[in-house]
Amino acid sequence: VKDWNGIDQIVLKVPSGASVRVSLHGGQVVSWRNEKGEELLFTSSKAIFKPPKAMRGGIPICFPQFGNCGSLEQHGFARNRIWSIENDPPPLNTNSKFGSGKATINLLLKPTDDNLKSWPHCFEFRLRICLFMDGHLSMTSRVRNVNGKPFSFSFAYHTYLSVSDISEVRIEGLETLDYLDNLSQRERFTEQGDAITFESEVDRVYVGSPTVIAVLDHEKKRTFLIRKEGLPDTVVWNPWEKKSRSMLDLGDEEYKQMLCVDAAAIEKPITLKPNEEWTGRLELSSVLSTCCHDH
Ligand code: TA6
Repeated sequence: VKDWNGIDQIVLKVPSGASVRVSLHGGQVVSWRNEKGEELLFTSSKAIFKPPKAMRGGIPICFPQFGNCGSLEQHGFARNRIWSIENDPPPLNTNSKFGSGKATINLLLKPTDDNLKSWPHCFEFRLRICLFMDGHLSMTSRVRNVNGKPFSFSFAYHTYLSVSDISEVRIEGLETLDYLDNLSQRERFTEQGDAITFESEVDRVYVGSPTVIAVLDHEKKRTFLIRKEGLPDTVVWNPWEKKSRSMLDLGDEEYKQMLCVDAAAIEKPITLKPNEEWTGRLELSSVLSTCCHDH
């Protein structure tokens, strides 16, 4: 299918009716729907669908730099590039422990001359996106240092979850971890002992986070489970009201319906020697929370 700018999108569907839509612009997942057709990812009503801006929502790929802690544009160039489809990618070097029951697309990004000017490293970035029969989504990024000198990068799956009301959402799994607070020059703090809830702007990188994080949406009685491998950090971001007003591509009240929980590698950038390959895997599932604890 074509998108707003005539850029190809790929739709993955499974018999249950669940679907995923991926744009070749940025290799960005722009939609993930469950078997009832409910949209599980947030998309801003004011998203700018015009390259080189990344659409605000879905799951932009932040590579080779997260944030603006480096010489490149915010979150790096990968989310603003057109990716290509690779039909017969080399096999994943991790034994695929998942059955063949899934719909898959393999995307590829290689540096342009422009990229090489700003980031002189020869890489191949393969992104495999899978929608499984039960509707869960996996994204596997493989970055290989083709033949240059060693290079380092930071990375995030910048995941915009759709929530009913941010003040009714809590995150379990990040308790007692250290985090770098982007709102205070990335100063290091330690999270307290119970679930994270939201009543103001939050912009943090939890470091050394566990492999499973739960985001509980009280109203929708829905829990997102985030599983990750090779991605030791977790970004938690909600702009809240004041910052939202300064963002052209986000409605003033829409911060209430979104929460970014990004599987990432930020505190300790990944370093690849020539011909070495890094794999970062994210699995997202959405389950109905049977017992929504009243708290
Ligand atoms: O998620 C953390 C963050 O770096 C925030 O500071 C905010 O800038 C957000 O990413 C969105 O960045 P973007 O470039 O997509 O507007």
